[in-house]
Amino acid sequence: MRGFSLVNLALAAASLLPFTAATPLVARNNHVVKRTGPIAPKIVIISMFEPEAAVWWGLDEFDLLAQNITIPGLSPLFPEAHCTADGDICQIITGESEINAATTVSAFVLSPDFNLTKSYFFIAGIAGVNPKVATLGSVTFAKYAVQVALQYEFDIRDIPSNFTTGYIPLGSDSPDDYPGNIYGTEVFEVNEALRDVAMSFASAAALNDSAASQAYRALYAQEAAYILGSEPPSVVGCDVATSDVYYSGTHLSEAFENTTTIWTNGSGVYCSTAEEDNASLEAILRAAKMNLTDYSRAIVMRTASDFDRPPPGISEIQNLLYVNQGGFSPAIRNIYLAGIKVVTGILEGWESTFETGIVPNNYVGDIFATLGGEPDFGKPSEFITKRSLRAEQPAFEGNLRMKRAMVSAKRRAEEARILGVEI
Ligand SMILES: *C1O[C@H](CO)[C@@H](O)[C@H](O)[C@H]1NC(C)=O
Ligand SMILES: *[C@@H]1O[C@H](CO)[C@@H](O)[C@H](O)[C@H]1NC(C)=O
Ligand SMILES: *[C@@H]1O[C@H](CO)[C@@H](O)[C@H](O)[C@H]1NC(C)=O
Ligand SMILES: *[C@@H]1O[C@H](CO)[C@@H](O)[C@H](O)[C@H]1NC(C)=O
Ligand SMILES: *[C@@H]1O[C@H](CO)[C@@H](O)[C@H](O)[C@H]1NC(C)=O
Ligand SMILES: *[C@@H]1O[C@H](CO)[C@@H](O)[C@H](O)[C@H]1NC(C)=O
Ligand SMILES: *[C@@H]1O[C@H](CO)[C@@H](O)[C@H](O)[C@H]1NC(C)=O
Ligand SMILES: *[C@@H]1O[C@H](CO)[C@@H](O)[C@H](O)[C@H]1NC(C)=O
Repeated sequence: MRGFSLVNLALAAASLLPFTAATPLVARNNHVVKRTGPIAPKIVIISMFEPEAAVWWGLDEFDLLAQNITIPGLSPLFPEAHCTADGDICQIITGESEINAATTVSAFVLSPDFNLTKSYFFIAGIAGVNPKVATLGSVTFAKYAVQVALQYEFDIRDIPSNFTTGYIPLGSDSPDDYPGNIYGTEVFEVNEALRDVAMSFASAAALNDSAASQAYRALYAQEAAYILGSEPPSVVGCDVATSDVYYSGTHLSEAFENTTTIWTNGSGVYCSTAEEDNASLEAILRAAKMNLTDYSRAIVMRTASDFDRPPPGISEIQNLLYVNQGGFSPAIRNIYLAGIKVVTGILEGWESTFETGIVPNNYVGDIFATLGGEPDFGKPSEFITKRSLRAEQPAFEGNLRMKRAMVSAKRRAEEARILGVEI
């Protein structure tokens, strides 16, 4: 999740009282369901925190709280998976940030209580939004998830005068370099054909909006680059940045726009910012490697709750902490309004289309090609030879961490060479 400032917190408490106030964390675990085999959900909704989760409860369409299944390894705040009585739809709540998302989704995909080989994984949460691409309340569907803050970082007071940002890709020496040291989670690509089907389902929704959002977004019309940020909410195909650090402001947002461009070789469009997606995708991908999940069935939907940078005339800190952007409630509401179209679309088309699956036309997977194929993003050509000698350098003069990074870079260069990934 993102977009939960002091102002939002107060508004959330008011608008979502029945869910957020004090749902007891104990004494709700006394329901034992007898089953003959594992539950094989058609759709797994992945929520990150309670307001995102609660939009799926108490609906006319289905009862997601009909079964609660405790799974070892889930978050202490959200220890149970929730499922409909027939097991067609389930939900897990990861807890916020990369560590919670990775461990929760890992525990879930490895649970013997579930058979997830045909399940669609529907990541559905709120996010920050880039006013160059979308606006408050907009519903975005990603093709790429980029772990933008996986970099070296200097404090602003310590950066060299010719650097445009304090973030420098690992194993490189300049902000606009391609990383020399690849961890494997930098970029994930999901099934674009499925993404497009999900977008067409979601486009049938009448999206929610608020008067406060309308007033705030109008301010962005003063800046030509931010025109899309001033328009009414819509369904948009654009990509998500993952970072544990809840960054905000014009400079960092532009720096991570650049990171997205460089790491996806210009094909990713940075528009939403959240804290979990690459972590969730990594867990689904590792399980797919063992045939426990189908990675081509992952959908990443993020609804916009707040702008990542201010409009003209508003300070950076006002934008982050004090202004009422009015986007939180519509973003939460639009998870349901757009998401229910995706869920019912998949269920209604199960036999005709979704059981067999939608064959991807694009590369799907991570930067290591863990699931086979060849990444279609990858390194911009101008970086392809520039750093290739780095790992050959002899004795490195520097601190221990840098030495370890060098050793790691060498090892990864060798791994990448074996996998046929250029670095
Ligand atoms: C993170 O997600 C983006 C977009 O989904 C993707 O392009 C990238 O490969 C992911 N990173 C990893 C390590 O999976
Ligand atoms: C499942 O847990 C929720 C609270 O998270 C509770 O409201 C619901 O009644 C539980 N369902 C069952 C069948 O016990
Ligand atoms: C999981 O479901 C698939 C069919 O969807 C089936 O082929 C497979 O045997 C099941 N696995 C287990 C462990 O039940
Ligand atoms: C910054 O200047 C130094 C020399 O002082 C140079 O080595 C480096 O390449 C420059 N970096 C950038 C990003 O321009
Ligand atoms: C948005 O949702 C709120 C709360 O449910 C409702 O009062 C308002 O009328 C809705 N606005 C639109 C434009 O749908
Ligand atoms: C982003 O990249 C552009 C074009 O290379 C550059 O002009 C700008 O300074 C960069 N911004 C940041 C914050 O690094
Ligand atoms: C997964 O399925 C593929 C294709 O059927 C097969 O080649 C591979 O051995 C399986 N892997 C595991 C770990 O079962
Ligand atoms: C990066 O993009 C350029 C320009 O579109 C293309 O020529 C090149 O093949 C791409 N690199 C990779 C590794 O896909």
